[in-house]
Amino acid sequence: MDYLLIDNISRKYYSNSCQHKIQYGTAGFRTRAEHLNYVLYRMGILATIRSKFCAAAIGLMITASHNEESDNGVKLVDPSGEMLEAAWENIANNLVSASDDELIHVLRETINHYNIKEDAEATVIVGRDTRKSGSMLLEAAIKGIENSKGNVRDFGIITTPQLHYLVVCINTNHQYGDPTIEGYISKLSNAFLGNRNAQEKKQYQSQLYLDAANGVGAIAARKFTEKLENSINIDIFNDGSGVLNSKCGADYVKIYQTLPLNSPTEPYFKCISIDGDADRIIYYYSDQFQKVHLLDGDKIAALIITYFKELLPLTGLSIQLGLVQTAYANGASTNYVSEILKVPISFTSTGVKYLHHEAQKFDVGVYFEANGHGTVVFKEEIVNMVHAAIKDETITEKKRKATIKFSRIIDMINQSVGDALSDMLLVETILYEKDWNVEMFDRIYTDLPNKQLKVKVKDRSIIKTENAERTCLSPIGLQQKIDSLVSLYSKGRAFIRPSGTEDIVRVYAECDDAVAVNKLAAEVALAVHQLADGIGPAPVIPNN
Ligand code: 16G
Ligand code: MG
Repeated sequence: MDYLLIDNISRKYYSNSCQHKIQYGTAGFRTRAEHLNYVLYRMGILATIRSKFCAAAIGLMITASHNEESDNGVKLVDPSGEMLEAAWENIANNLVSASDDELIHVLRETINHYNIKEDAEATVIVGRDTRKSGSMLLEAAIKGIENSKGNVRDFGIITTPQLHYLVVCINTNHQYGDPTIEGYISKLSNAFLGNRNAQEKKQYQSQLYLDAANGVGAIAARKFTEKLENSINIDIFNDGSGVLNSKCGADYVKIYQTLPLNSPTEPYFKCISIDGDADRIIYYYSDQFQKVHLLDGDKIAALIITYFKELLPLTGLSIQLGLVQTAYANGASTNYVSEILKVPISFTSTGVKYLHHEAQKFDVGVYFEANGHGTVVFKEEIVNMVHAAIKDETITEKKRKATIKFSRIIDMINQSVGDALSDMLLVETILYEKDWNVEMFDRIYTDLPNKQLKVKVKDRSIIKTENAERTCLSPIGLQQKIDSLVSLYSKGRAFIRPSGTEDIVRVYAECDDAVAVNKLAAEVALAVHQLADGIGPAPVIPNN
């Protein structure tokens, strides 16, 4: 390691002169792009060190997902395609908060602490979304990687889930798939096409309208469009010709429960919104009264669970199925999966890393955040069992067919992380097989009306929660207040949590009345404002 070079270049081009304090949050470092140059340089170095430590390739993705175009961010991807290990998030924080004078000291300390061989091989796989600031930040990351003697594999402009896929492929010696974007498109498309039969469908809609948030997902979706044109017809809008994430994309549609810009308004058209780095997906349609119906992450998860409950018994294999949700999951979805389908549900805090790990405890673990981020993870033993069953000549033809179908489902899913386009292929497979249109999909259960609000407080770190963020421990008295408010509403539920990505407290409320829910949310927001040092005007409680 050439510390002198690292130090010189740091001071000369990537000085930490910025007064911004930033933290490696739920999705890495994220802030205005102009504050990130030194962060990228340092993350390039950290990725290299982590690669030396793990003796495997590490991913580095430059994206700020659904944030506005002027923001950007960086997150590291661990060798198995998962989010960076928690202990290393702290190192990332120490490294980024170090002054120019402290940088080398922090680096040396990390290297000594982890006993890292400085001359070990290192590979960092890099990708970025379509943000204009991406190329400047990429340059900074590459400088960091090269100066710490790592090899760079730059895949250019790709989606976040594609980067995760590439990391897994490279670290499994291509067992997971071919480590190219073409390999990714082919693996998913072939699995999808394999499960299409020529049966005539009455209700299934092969036409879909995809809002790509004017982001990188449009590029990936176009590649699928070409491969799948005989099965599904994907009409892409917000395809990059407009402003990234501006009044479009999965986050916008979910939060505002409204149509994105340029959306078709014809009733019952099957529409999809993905986010700026294509790791979230929401289905939606509008009815003849122009009312927008959202089929969010909860409903997608419920569809997948419904399908697996039917398919898995047909394979004859003994496979335990489970779902992971967060506090945001609509109560109706929780009820449907646990009470009607009798499938166990675990709850975790918000953030993919928590859901992902919890899902790995099941043989087949489905996880989804209501905001549309989710996937399915399969235990390695299950994948091996499925492959062995296909080769087993003693099983019945019916079982073999179901098992082959299931193995294609496994191949269609990007297990490393939520992947909007892979999820889309899975949903389309299920709808096709069930011969359902989007309205039939919507009918699996009816969402409880719900509302989200934001409250600004002096210091959101005083808010402490437990029980997967469903219980507020501090400030004292706030949970009791929430409980007493909620008790006045039929099927009422509410919780609050400090945001991991914005300087605000989030409020979620649901109950069985679409008007009353606004009141409940405002009452809870007011309680937060009063008991947690709110700043700015107090939330106003609507009259009815
Ligand atoms: C990040 C998380 C997402 C979570 C969101 C919550 C990842 C990859 N992304 O975008 O899962 O829902 O943060 O944001 O983990 P909040 O803390 O501001 O509510
Ligand atoms: Mg995203």
